[in-house]
Amino acid sequence: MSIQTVSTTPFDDQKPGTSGLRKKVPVFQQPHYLENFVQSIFNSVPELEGNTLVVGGDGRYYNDDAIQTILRMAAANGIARVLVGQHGYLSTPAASAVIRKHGAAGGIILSASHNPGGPKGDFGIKFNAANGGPAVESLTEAIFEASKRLEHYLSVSCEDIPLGEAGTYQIEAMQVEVIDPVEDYANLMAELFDFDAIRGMFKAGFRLRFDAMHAITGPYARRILEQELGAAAGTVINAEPKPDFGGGHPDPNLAHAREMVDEMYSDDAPDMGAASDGDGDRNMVLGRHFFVTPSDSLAVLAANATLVPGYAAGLSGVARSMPTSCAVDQVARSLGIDCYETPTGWKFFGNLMDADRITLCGEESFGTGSAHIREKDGLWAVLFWLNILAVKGDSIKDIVHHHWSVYGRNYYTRHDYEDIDSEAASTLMSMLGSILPNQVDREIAGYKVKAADQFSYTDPVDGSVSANQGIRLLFENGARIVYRLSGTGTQGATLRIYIEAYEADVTRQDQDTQQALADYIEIAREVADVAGYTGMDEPTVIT
Ligand code: VG1
Ligand code: CO
Repeated sequence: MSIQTVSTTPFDDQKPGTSGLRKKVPVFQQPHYLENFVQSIFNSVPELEGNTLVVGGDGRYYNDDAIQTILRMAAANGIARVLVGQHGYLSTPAASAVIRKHGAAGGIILSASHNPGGPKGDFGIKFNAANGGPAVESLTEAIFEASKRLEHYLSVSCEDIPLGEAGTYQIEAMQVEVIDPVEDYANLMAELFDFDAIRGMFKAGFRLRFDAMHAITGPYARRILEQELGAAAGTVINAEPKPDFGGGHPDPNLAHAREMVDEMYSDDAPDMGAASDGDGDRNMVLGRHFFVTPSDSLAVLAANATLVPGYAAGLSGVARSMPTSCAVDQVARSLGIDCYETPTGWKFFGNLMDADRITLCGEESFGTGSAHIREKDGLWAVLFWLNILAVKGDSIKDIVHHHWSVYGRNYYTRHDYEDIDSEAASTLMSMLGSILPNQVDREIAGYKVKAADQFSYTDPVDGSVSANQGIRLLFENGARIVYRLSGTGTQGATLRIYIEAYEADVTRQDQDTQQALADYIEIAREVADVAGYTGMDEPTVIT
Protein backbone atom coordinates (compact mmCIF):
# COMPACT_ATOMS: atom_id res chain seq x y z
CA MET A 1 0.00 0.00 0.00
CA SER A 2 1.32 3.47 -0.85
CA ILE A 3 1.00 5.32 2.42
CA GLN A 4 2.25 8.86 2.35
CA THR A 5 3.77 10.38 5.43
CA VAL A 6 3.16 14.11 5.22
CA SER A 7 5.24 16.46 7.37
CA THR A 8 3.30 19.08 9.26
CA THR A 9 3.62 21.54 12.13
CA PRO A 10 1.14 21.74 15.01
CA PHE A 11 -1.59 24.34 15.35
CA ASP A 12 -2.03 25.59 18.88
CA ASP A 13 -5.80 26.11 18.78
CA GLN A 14 -7.20 22.62 18.27
CA LYS A 15 -8.78 22.32 21.68
CA PRO A 16 -12.31 20.88 21.41
CA GLY A 17 -15.05 22.91 23.12
CA THR A 18 -18.47 21.92 24.48
CA SER A 19 -19.05 19.77 21.40
CA GLY A 20 -15.98 19.18 19.24
CA LEU A 21 -13.65 21.53 17.41
CA ARG A 22 -15.50 24.42 15.80
CA LYS A 23 -13.90 27.06 13.62
CA LYS A 24 -14.71 29.21 10.63
CA VAL A 25 -14.55 27.33 7.31
CA PRO A 26 -11.45 29.26 6.12
CA VAL A 27 -9.61 28.12 9.26
CA PHE A 28 -10.36 24.49 8.41
CA GLN A 29 -9.32 25.13 4.80
CA GLN A 30 -5.80 26.10 5.77
CA PRO A 31 -3.29 23.51 4.57
CA HIS A 32 -2.99 20.61 7.06
CA TYR A 33 -5.52 22.06 9.55
CA LEU A 34 -8.19 19.38 9.18
CA GLU A 35 -5.58 16.66 8.61
CA ASN A 36 -3.73 17.53 11.80
CA PHE A 37 -6.86 17.20 13.89
CA VAL A 38 -7.93 13.96 12.23
CA GLN A 39 -4.47 12.45 12.73
CA SER A 40 -4.61 13.53 16.38
CA ILE A 41 -7.81 11.53 16.70
CA PHE A 42 -6.24 8.44 15.12
CA ASN A 43 -3.17 8.80 17.35
CA SER A 44 -5.34 9.07 20.47
CA VAL A 45 -7.72 6.20 19.69
CA PRO A 46 -5.54 3.19 18.76
CA GLU A 47 -8.53 0.83 18.90
CA LEU A 48 -9.74 2.29 15.58
CA GLU A 49 -7.03 0.36 13.75
CA GLY A 50 -8.42 -2.82 12.19
CA ASN A 51 -11.91 -1.77 13.18
CA THR A 52 -15.00 0.01 11.85
CA LEU A 53 -15.33 3.80 11.78
CA VAL A 54 -18.52 5.76 11.04
CA VAL A 55 -18.23 9.05 9.14
CA GLY A 56 -20.90 11.59 8.25
CA GLY A 57 -21.99 15.14 8.71
CA ASP A 58 -24.80 17.64 8.56
CA GLY A 59 -24.21 18.50 4.90
CA ARG A 60 -22.84 21.95 5.54
CA TYR A 61 -20.29 23.60 3.29
CA TYR A 62 -16.97 21.66 3.29
CA ASN A 63 -18.67 18.42 4.41
CA ASP A 64 -17.82 16.54 1.18
CA ASP A 65 -14.21 17.70 0.98
CA ALA A 66 -13.59 16.86 4.61
CA ILE A 67 -15.06 13.37 4.21
CA GLN A 68 -12.81 12.56 1.23
CA THR A 69 -9.79 13.68 3.26
CA ILE A 70 -10.87 11.62 6.27
CA LEU A 71 -11.42 8.51 4.10
CA ARG A 72 -7.89 8.73 2.66
CA MET A 73 -6.40 9.21 6.09
CA ALA A 74 -8.48 6.40 7.56
CA ALA A 75 -7.14 4.00 4.91
CA ALA A 76 -3.58 5.07 5.67
CA ASN A 77 -4.15 4.64 9.40
CA GLY A 78 -5.25 1.03 9.07
CA ILE A 79 -8.98 1.37 9.58
CA ALA A 80 -10.62 -1.81 8.25
CA ARG A 81 -14.02 -0.47 7.28
CA VAL A 82 -15.77 2.90 7.11
CA LEU A 83 -19.53 3.37 7.05
CA VAL A 84 -20.37 6.72 5.52
CA GLY A 85 -23.81 8.18 4.97
CA GLN A 86 -24.92 8.66 1.36
CA HIS A 87 -24.15 12.24 0.19
CA GLY A 88 -21.98 12.44 3.29
CA TYR A 89 -25.10 12.85 5.40
CA LEU A 90 -25.59 11.57 8.92
CA SER A 91 -27.47 13.52 11.52
CA THR A 92 -25.69 13.49 14.88
CA PRO A 93 -28.27 11.12 16.45
CA ALA A 94 -28.21 8.86 13.38
CA ALA A 95 -24.41 8.67 13.56
CA SER A 96 -24.71 7.61 17.17
CA ALA A 97 -27.29 4.97 16.23
CA VAL A 98 -25.12 3.63 13.38
CA ILE A 99 -22.02 3.39 15.60
CA ARG A 100 -23.97 1.35 18.16
CA LYS A 101 -25.83 -0.86 15.72
CA HIS A 102 -22.75 -1.84 13.70
CA GLY A 103 -20.39 -2.18 16.66
CA ALA A 104 -18.05 0.48 15.28
CA ALA A 105 -15.03 1.53 17.31
CA GLY A 106 -16.06 5.16 16.89
CA GLY A 107 -17.28 7.84 14.56
CA ILE A 108 -16.25 11.19 13.18
CA ILE A 109 -19.12 13.65 12.91
CA LEU A 110 -18.75 16.78 10.83
CA SER A 111 -20.96 19.53 12.12
CA ALA A 112 -21.05 22.88 13.81
CA SER A 113 -24.62 22.12 14.86
CA HIS A 114 -26.72 25.28 15.16
CA ASN A 115 -23.95 27.61 13.95
CA PRO A 116 -24.50 29.10 10.46
CA GLY A 117 -22.74 27.46 7.51
CA GLY A 118 -21.41 28.45 4.08
CA PRO A 119 -17.95 29.43 2.80
CA LYS A 120 -17.58 32.02 5.55
CA GLY A 121 -19.68 30.18 8.10
CA ASP A 122 -18.70 27.61 10.69
CA PHE A 123 -17.46 24.06 10.36
CA GLY A 124 -16.82 21.50 13.05
CA ILE A 125 -15.55 18.03 13.73
CA LYS A 126 -15.95 15.74 16.70
CA PHE A 127 -15.15 12.21 17.65
CA ASN A 128 -17.69 9.83 19.16
CA ALA A 129 -16.60 6.69 20.95
CA ALA A 130 -17.76 3.08 20.61
CA ASN A 131 -20.76 3.73 22.89
CA GLY A 132 -21.97 6.23 20.25
CA GLY A 133 -21.43 9.23 22.50
CA PRO A 134 -19.20 12.28 22.34
CA ALA A 135 -15.65 11.69 23.53
CA VAL A 136 -15.35 12.25 27.26
CA GLU A 137 -13.16 15.08 28.54
CA SER A 138 -10.09 12.92 29.16
CA LEU A 139 -10.16 11.87 25.49
CA THR A 140 -10.73 15.36 24.06
CA GLU A 141 -7.80 16.47 26.25
CA ALA A 142 -5.65 13.65 24.85
CA ILE A 143 -6.57 14.64 21.28
CA PHE A 144 -5.66 18.25 22.02
CA GLU A 145 -2.33 17.19 23.54
CA ALA A 146 -1.62 14.97 20.51
CA SER A 147 -2.36 17.91 18.19
CA LYS A 148 0.28 20.00 19.92
CA ARG A 149 2.97 17.38 19.29
CA LEU A 150 2.04 16.38 15.77
CA GLU A 151 4.88 16.16 13.23
CA HIS A 152 3.26 14.24 10.43
CA TYR A 153 0.05 12.65 9.27
CA LEU A 154 -0.73 9.66 7.09
CA SER A 155 -2.71 9.59 3.86
CA VAL A 156 -3.00 7.75 0.58
CA SER A 157 -3.78 9.06 -2.88
CA CYS A 158 -6.89 7.79 -4.60
CA GLU A 159 -9.88 8.97 -6.56
CA ASP A 160 -12.77 10.50 -4.61
CA ILE A 161 -15.35 7.99 -3.39
CA PRO A 162 -18.72 8.64 -5.12
CA LEU A 163 -20.64 9.58 -1.98
CA GLY A 164 -23.83 10.12 -3.97
CA GLU A 165 -24.18 6.42 -4.71
CA ALA A 166 -24.83 3.78 -2.07
CA GLY A 167 -22.49 0.85 -2.50
CA THR A 168 -19.27 -0.74 -1.38
CA TYR A 169 -15.92 0.68 -2.43
CA GLN A 170 -12.30 0.03 -1.61
CA ILE A 171 -9.42 2.32 -0.72
CA GLU A 172 -6.31 0.17 -0.54
CA ALA A 173 -7.14 -2.46 2.12
CA MET A 174 -10.02 -0.45 3.59
CA GLN A 175 -13.64 -1.07 2.69
CA VAL A 176 -15.93 1.94 2.34
CA GLU A 177 -19.67 1.35 2.57
CA VAL A 178 -21.85 4.25 1.48
CA ILE A 179 -25.06 3.56 3.42
CA ASP A 180 -28.58 4.95 3.51
CA PRO A 181 -28.27 7.55 6.29
CA VAL A 182 -31.90 7.20 7.41
CA GLU A 183 -32.51 3.43 7.49
CA ASP A 184 -30.96 2.36 10.81
CA TYR A 185 -32.29 5.42 12.58
CA ALA A 186 -35.83 5.00 11.24
CA ASN A 187 -35.85 1.34 12.33
CA LEU A 188 -34.76 2.31 15.83
CA MET A 189 -37.58 4.87 16.09
CA ALA A 190 -40.10 2.25 15.01
CA GLU A 191 -38.92 0.02 17.88
CA LEU A 192 -39.38 2.75 20.49
CA PHE A 193 -42.67 4.34 19.54
CA ASP A 194 -46.20 3.20 18.79
CA PHE A 195 -46.20 4.05 15.10
CA ASP A 196 -49.72 2.65 14.65
CA ALA A 197 -51.14 5.00 17.27
CA ILE A 198 -49.37 7.99 15.72
CA ARG A 199 -50.54 6.92 12.25
CA GLY A 200 -54.09 6.77 13.55
CA MET A 201 -53.82 10.27 14.94
CA PHE A 202 -52.62 11.70 11.62
CA LYS A 203 -55.38 9.83 9.84
CA ALA A 204 -57.93 11.44 12.13
CA GLY A 205 -56.70 14.87 10.98
CA PHE A 206 -53.93 15.81 13.41
CA ARG A 207 -51.79 18.56 11.86
CA LEU A 208 -48.06 18.93 12.40
CA ARG A 209 -45.64 21.46 10.97
CA PHE A 210 -41.98 20.44 11.14
CA ASP A 211 -39.30 22.97 10.17
CA ALA A 212 -36.08 21.21 9.15
CA MET A 213 -34.44 24.61 8.61
CA HIS A 214 -32.68 23.49 5.37
CA ALA A 215 -30.56 21.22 7.51
CA ILE A 216 -29.93 17.51 7.96
CA THR A 217 -33.24 16.47 9.54
CA GLY A 218 -35.18 17.05 6.32
CA PRO A 219 -34.63 13.59 4.82
CA TYR A 220 -35.23 11.89 8.20
CA ALA A 221 -38.41 13.83 8.96
CA ARG A 222 -39.83 13.31 5.48
CA ARG A 223 -39.24 9.58 5.56
CA ILE A 224 -40.52 8.98 9.08
CA LEU A 225 -43.27 11.57 9.48
CA GLU A 226 -44.66 11.80 5.97
CA GLN A 227 -43.89 8.42 4.42
CA GLU A 228 -44.10 6.06 7.37
CA LEU A 229 -46.52 7.82 9.69
CA GLY A 230 -48.78 9.35 7.08
CA ALA A 231 -48.50 13.01 8.03
CA ALA A 232 -49.78 15.18 5.17
CA ALA A 233 -47.34 15.86 2.33
CA GLY A 234 -45.71 19.22 3.03
CA THR A 235 -45.76 18.70 6.80
CA VAL A 236 -41.98 19.04 6.70
CA ILE A 237 -40.87 22.45 5.44
CA ASN A 238 -37.38 23.57 4.43
CA ALA A 239 -36.68 19.87 3.98
CA GLU A 240 -33.77 20.03 1.51
CA PRO A 241 -30.40 20.15 3.29
CA LYS A 242 -28.36 23.04 1.90
CA PRO A 243 -24.65 23.73 2.43
CA ASP A 244 -25.47 27.18 3.83
CA PHE A 245 -28.84 26.27 5.38
CA GLY A 246 -30.48 28.66 2.91
CA GLY A 247 -28.57 31.52 4.49
CA GLY A 248 -30.35 30.94 7.80
CA HIS A 249 -29.26 30.15 11.30
CA PRO A 250 -30.23 26.50 11.89
CA ASP A 251 -31.04 27.01 15.55
CA PRO A 252 -34.53 25.89 16.55
CA ASN A 253 -35.71 28.64 18.85
CA LEU A 254 -38.38 31.31 18.71
CA ALA A 255 -36.00 33.78 17.09
CA HIS A 256 -34.66 31.61 14.26
CA ALA A 257 -37.48 29.18 13.34
CA ARG A 258 -39.61 32.18 12.42
CA GLU A 259 -41.66 30.70 9.58
CA MET A 260 -43.00 27.81 11.66
CA VAL A 261 -43.41 29.89 14.82
CA ASP A 262 -45.50 32.50 12.98
CA GLU A 263 -47.73 29.74 11.69
CA MET A 264 -48.15 28.28 15.18
CA TYR A 265 -49.43 31.64 16.42
CA SER A 266 -51.74 32.23 13.44
CA ASP A 267 -55.53 31.72 13.45
CA ASP A 268 -55.23 28.50 11.48
CA ALA A 269 -52.36 27.05 13.49
CA PRO A 270 -51.63 23.30 13.26
CA ASP A 271 -51.89 21.14 16.42
CA MET A 272 -48.15 20.90 16.85
CA GLY A 273 -45.08 22.70 15.57
CA ALA A 274 -41.52 21.42 15.76
CA ALA A 275 -38.07 22.26 14.47
CA SER A 276 -34.59 20.84 14.68
CA ASP A 277 -31.08 22.23 14.29
CA GLY A 278 -28.22 21.95 11.79
CA ASP A 279 -27.18 18.44 12.82
CA GLY A 280 -30.58 17.19 13.99
CA ASP A 281 -29.90 16.73 17.69
CA ARG A 282 -31.96 19.66 19.00
CA ASN A 283 -35.71 20.08 19.02
CA MET A 284 -38.23 22.78 19.66
CA VAL A 285 -41.86 21.87 20.34
CA LEU A 286 -44.87 24.16 20.19
CA GLY A 287 -48.56 23.63 20.61
CA ARG A 288 -51.18 25.85 19.06
CA HIS A 289 -50.29 29.36 20.30
CA PHE A 290 -48.08 27.77 22.91
CA PHE A 291 -44.33 27.34 23.34
CA VAL A 292 -42.93 24.47 25.41
CA THR A 293 -39.63 25.37 27.05
CA PRO A 294 -37.04 22.63 26.56
CA SER A 295 -36.73 22.20 30.34
CA ASP A 296 -40.49 21.67 30.63
CA SER A 297 -40.44 19.34 27.64
CA LEU A 298 -37.94 17.06 29.39
CA ALA A 299 -40.10 17.05 32.53
CA VAL A 300 -43.29 16.25 30.60
CA LEU A 301 -41.61 13.40 28.71
CA ALA A 302 -40.29 11.99 31.98
CA ALA A 303 -43.70 12.21 33.67
CA ASN A 304 -45.45 10.48 30.75
CA ALA A 305 -42.71 8.08 29.65
CA THR A 306 -44.53 4.89 30.55
CA LEU A 307 -47.20 5.71 27.93
CA VAL A 308 -44.57 5.05 25.26
CA PRO A 309 -43.71 1.41 24.42
CA GLY A 310 -39.92 1.89 24.52
CA TYR A 311 -40.18 3.30 28.05
CA ALA A 312 -43.11 1.31 29.40
CA ALA A 313 -40.89 -0.36 31.99
CA GLY A 314 -40.17 3.01 33.60
CA LEU A 315 -37.06 5.15 33.94
CA SER A 316 -33.91 4.12 35.81
CA GLY A 317 -33.16 7.77 36.51
CA VAL A 318 -32.95 11.16 34.79
CA ALA A 319 -30.33 13.85 34.34
CA ARG A 320 -30.16 17.46 33.27
CA SER A 321 -27.32 19.88 32.71
CA MET A 322 -26.79 22.26 35.60
CA PRO A 323 -28.22 25.38 33.88
CA THR A 324 -31.35 23.47 32.80
CA SER A 325 -34.41 24.25 34.93
CA CYS A 326 -35.25 22.01 37.87
CA ALA A 327 -38.61 21.01 36.39
CA VAL A 328 -37.48 17.42 35.82
CA ASP A 329 -36.23 17.22 39.42
CA GLN A 330 -39.82 17.53 40.61
CA VAL A 331 -40.86 14.59 38.43
CA ALA A 332 -37.93 12.48 39.59
CA ARG A 333 -38.83 13.16 43.21
CA SER A 334 -42.38 12.06 42.65
CA LEU A 335 -41.29 8.92 40.74
CA GLY A 336 -38.73 8.13 43.42
CA ILE A 337 -35.85 7.95 40.95
CA ASP A 338 -32.43 9.67 40.91
CA CYS A 339 -31.89 12.98 39.16
CA TYR A 340 -28.30 13.88 38.23
CA GLU A 341 -27.02 17.40 37.60
CA THR A 342 -24.18 17.48 35.07
CA PRO A 343 -22.10 20.17 33.38
CA THR A 344 -23.24 21.55 30.02
CA GLY A 345 -22.67 19.23 27.03
CA TRP A 346 -23.86 15.75 26.12
CA LYS A 347 -20.52 14.10 26.85
CA PHE A 348 -21.39 14.10 30.56
CA PHE A 349 -24.50 11.93 30.16
CA GLY A 350 -22.75 8.98 28.48
CA ASN A 351 -21.27 7.37 31.59
CA LEU A 352 -24.60 7.62 33.42
CA MET A 353 -26.40 5.89 30.55
CA ASP A 354 -23.72 3.22 30.10
CA ALA A 355 -24.07 2.42 33.81
CA ASP A 356 -27.87 2.37 33.46
CA ARG A 357 -28.26 5.10 36.05
CA ILE A 358 -30.42 7.22 33.75
CA THR A 359 -32.85 6.65 30.89
CA LEU A 360 -33.82 10.24 29.96
CA CYS A 361 -31.80 13.42 30.02
CA GLY A 362 -31.83 16.91 28.61
CA GLU A 363 -30.53 20.43 28.39
CA GLU A 364 -32.20 23.81 28.36
CA SER A 365 -30.65 24.46 24.95
CA PHE A 366 -33.36 22.50 23.11
CA GLY A 367 -31.71 19.13 23.64
CA THR A 368 -33.50 16.02 24.87
CA GLY A 369 -32.47 12.40 24.61
CA SER A 370 -32.47 8.93 26.07
CA ALA A 371 -30.36 5.83 26.38
CA HIS A 372 -31.52 4.62 22.93
CA ILE A 373 -28.36 6.35 21.66
CA ARG A 374 -25.69 8.55 23.27
CA GLU A 375 -26.56 11.90 21.70
CA LYS A 376 -29.47 14.23 22.08
CA ASP A 377 -32.07 13.54 19.45
CA GLY A 378 -34.36 16.10 17.84
CA LEU A 379 -36.73 13.92 15.83
CA TRP A 380 -36.92 11.36 18.64
CA ALA A 381 -38.26 14.07 20.98
CA VAL A 382 -40.89 15.02 18.41
CA LEU A 383 -41.95 11.38 18.06
CA PHE A 384 -42.07 11.06 21.84
CA TRP A 385 -44.47 14.01 21.99
CA LEU A 386 -46.55 12.60 19.13
CA ASN A 387 -46.81 9.27 20.93
CA ILE A 388 -47.95 10.95 24.16
CA LEU A 389 -50.47 13.05 22.23
CA ALA A 390 -51.80 9.98 20.45
CA VAL A 391 -52.38 8.21 23.77
CA LYS A 392 -53.75 11.13 25.76
CA GLY A 393 -55.73 12.94 23.07
CA ASP A 394 -55.22 16.30 24.84
CA SER A 395 -53.64 19.39 23.35
CA ILE A 396 -49.99 20.23 24.06
CA LYS A 397 -51.05 23.31 25.98
CA ASP A 398 -53.42 21.30 28.19
CA ILE A 399 -50.79 18.66 28.87
CA VAL A 400 -48.24 21.27 29.99
CA HIS A 401 -50.80 23.21 32.08
CA HIS A 402 -51.83 19.99 33.77
CA HIS A 403 -48.15 19.20 34.38
CA TRP A 404 -47.63 22.57 36.10
CA SER A 405 -50.68 22.06 38.27
CA VAL A 406 -49.21 18.80 39.55
CA TYR A 407 -45.50 19.65 39.79
CA GLY A 408 -45.45 23.45 39.87
CA ARG A 409 -44.06 25.68 37.14
CA ASN A 410 -40.38 26.53 36.76
CA TYR A 411 -40.34 29.89 34.99
CA TYR A 412 -37.17 29.85 32.96
CA THR A 413 -35.26 32.01 30.52
CA ARG A 414 -31.78 32.27 29.05
CA HIS A 415 -30.25 35.61 28.07
CA ASP A 416 -27.29 35.49 25.68
CA TYR A 417 -24.84 38.34 25.13
CA GLU A 418 -23.12 37.32 21.91
CA ASP A 419 -19.85 38.36 20.31
CA ILE A 420 -18.54 40.29 23.27
CA ASP A 421 -14.88 40.98 23.84
CA SER A 422 -13.23 37.74 25.06
CA GLU A 423 -11.11 39.49 27.65
CA ALA A 424 -14.06 41.45 29.05
CA ALA A 425 -16.00 38.19 29.30
CA SER A 426 -13.31 36.39 31.25
CA THR A 427 -12.78 39.40 33.53
CA LEU A 428 -16.50 39.41 34.26
CA MET A 429 -16.39 35.71 35.16
CA SER A 430 -13.35 36.06 37.43
CA MET A 431 -14.85 39.11 39.10
CA LEU A 432 -18.02 37.10 39.74
CA GLY A 433 -15.97 34.19 41.07
CA SER A 434 -14.18 36.48 43.51
CA ILE A 435 -17.34 38.05 44.96
CA LEU A 436 -19.19 34.75 45.41
CA PRO A 437 -18.41 34.28 49.12
CA ASN A 438 -19.87 37.74 49.87
CA GLN A 439 -23.18 36.83 48.30
CA VAL A 440 -24.14 34.06 50.68
CA ASP A 441 -26.88 35.07 53.16
CA ARG A 442 -27.09 38.45 51.46
CA GLU A 443 -30.52 39.79 50.66
CA ILE A 444 -30.75 41.24 47.15
CA ALA A 445 -33.91 43.17 46.28
CA GLY A 446 -35.76 41.22 48.94
CA TYR A 447 -34.50 37.76 47.91
CA LYS A 448 -32.15 35.89 50.19
CA VAL A 449 -29.13 34.13 48.66
CA LYS A 450 -28.74 30.64 50.10
CA ALA A 451 -25.59 29.59 48.27
CA ALA A 452 -23.19 30.91 45.66
CA ASP A 453 -20.57 28.76 43.99
CA GLN A 454 -18.58 27.66 40.97
CA PHE A 455 -20.24 24.44 39.78
CA SER A 456 -17.92 21.46 39.92
CA TYR A 457 -18.98 17.95 38.86
CA THR A 458 -17.63 14.63 40.00
CA ASP A 459 -18.72 11.87 37.64
CA PRO A 460 -20.25 9.21 39.90
CA VAL A 461 -19.22 6.44 37.51
CA ASP A 462 -15.54 7.12 36.84
CA GLY A 463 -14.79 9.71 39.53
CA SER A 464 -13.45 12.30 37.06
CA VAL A 465 -13.83 15.91 38.14
CA SER A 466 -14.85 18.80 35.89
CA ALA A 467 -14.42 22.12 37.67
CA ASN A 468 -15.44 25.68 36.76
CA GLN A 469 -18.62 24.70 34.95
CA GLY A 470 -20.54 27.90 35.66
CA ILE A 471 -21.30 30.27 38.49
CA ARG A 472 -24.50 29.81 40.46
CA LEU A 473 -26.48 32.09 42.72
CA LEU A 474 -29.06 30.00 44.53
CA PHE A 475 -31.86 31.73 46.41
CA GLU A 476 -33.69 30.49 49.44
CA ASN A 477 -37.01 30.30 47.56
CA GLY A 478 -35.54 27.95 44.94
CA ALA A 479 -34.83 30.63 42.31
CA ARG A 480 -31.47 30.40 40.54
CA ILE A 481 -29.22 32.58 38.43
CA VAL A 482 -26.41 30.88 36.50
CA TYR A 483 -23.60 32.48 34.50
CA ARG A 484 -21.32 30.72 32.06
CA LEU A 485 -19.40 31.36 28.86
CA SER A 486 -20.32 29.45 25.72
CA GLY A 487 -17.91 26.79 24.48
CA THR A 488 -19.27 26.45 20.95
CA GLY A 489 -18.80 29.89 19.41
CA THR A 490 -16.15 30.82 16.87
CA GLN A 491 -16.07 34.57 17.30
CA GLY A 492 -15.50 36.60 20.47
CA ALA A 493 -17.23 35.31 23.59
CA THR A 494 -20.85 34.64 24.44
CA LEU A 495 -22.07 35.18 27.99
CA ARG A 496 -25.07 33.06 28.89
CA ILE A 497 -27.21 33.98 31.88
CA TYR A 498 -29.81 31.42 32.93
CA ILE A 499 -32.63 32.55 35.20
CA GLU A 500 -35.23 30.43 36.93
CA ALA A 501 -37.91 30.73 39.60
CA TYR A 502 -40.38 28.18 40.91
CA GLU A 503 -44.12 28.79 41.21
CA ALA A 504 -46.33 26.19 42.87
CA ASP A 505 -49.48 28.35 42.98
CA VAL A 506 -51.68 27.47 40.00
CA THR A 507 -53.29 30.93 39.95
CA ARG A 508 -49.84 32.46 39.32
CA GLN A 509 -48.67 30.07 36.61
CA ASP A 510 -49.95 31.97 33.61
CA GLN A 511 -47.68 35.00 33.63
CA ASP A 512 -45.38 36.10 30.86
CA THR A 513 -41.97 34.51 31.54
CA GLN A 514 -39.91 37.69 31.23
CA GLN A 515 -42.32 39.49 33.57
CA ALA A 516 -42.41 36.68 36.08
CA LEU A 517 -38.61 36.71 36.18
CA ALA A 518 -38.14 40.49 35.95
CA ASP A 519 -36.72 40.89 39.48
CA TYR A 520 -34.16 38.15 38.99
CA ILE A 521 -33.21 39.43 35.54
CA GLU A 522 -32.49 42.78 37.14
CA ILE A 523 -30.45 41.14 39.92
CA ALA A 524 -28.50 39.06 37.40
CA ARG A 525 -27.51 42.14 35.44
CA GLU A 526 -26.56 44.16 38.49
CA VAL A 527 -24.55 41.56 40.37
CA ALA A 528 -22.38 40.95 37.28
CA ASP A 529 -22.40 44.56 36.04
CA VAL A 530 -23.28 43.13 32.64
CA ALA A 531 -23.70 46.52 30.97
CA GLY A 532 -20.35 47.69 32.32
CA TYR A 533 -18.40 44.68 31.08
CA THR A 534 -20.19 44.01 27.81
CA GLY A 535 -21.26 47.51 26.82
CA MET A 536 -24.70 46.04 26.09
CA ASP A 537 -27.93 47.05 27.79
CA GLU A 538 -29.94 44.14 26.43
CA PRO A 539 -29.04 40.56 25.48
CA THR A 540 -28.75 39.67 21.79
CA VAL A 541 -30.93 36.56 22.10
CA ILE A 542 -33.55 35.64 24.68
CA THR A 543 -34.83 32.07 24.77
C1 VG1 B 1 -24.32 24.87 23.59
C2 VG1 B 1 -25.44 24.53 24.56
C3 VG1 B 1 -25.20 23.17 25.17
C4 VG1 B 1 -25.07 22.12 24.05
C5 VG1 B 1 -23.99 22.55 23.08
C6 VG1 B 1 -23.90 21.63 21.89
O1 VG1 B 1 -23.09 24.91 24.27
O2 VG1 B 1 -25.54 25.51 25.56
O3 VG1 B 1 -26.26 22.87 26.04
O4 VG1 B 1 -24.75 20.88 24.58
O5 VG1 B 1 -24.26 23.86 22.59
O6 VG1 B 1 -25.13 21.54 21.23
P1 VG1 B 1 -22.41 26.29 24.76
O7 VG1 B 1 -21.09 25.88 25.33
O8 VG1 B 1 -22.33 27.20 23.57
O9 VG1 B 1 -23.35 26.86 25.78
V1 VG1 B 1 -25.17 21.24 19.59
O10 VG1 B 1 -26.70 21.08 19.15
O11 VG1 B 1 -23.99 22.13 19.13
O12 VG1 B 1 -24.41 19.74 19.34
CO1 CO C 1 -26.84 20.28 17.35
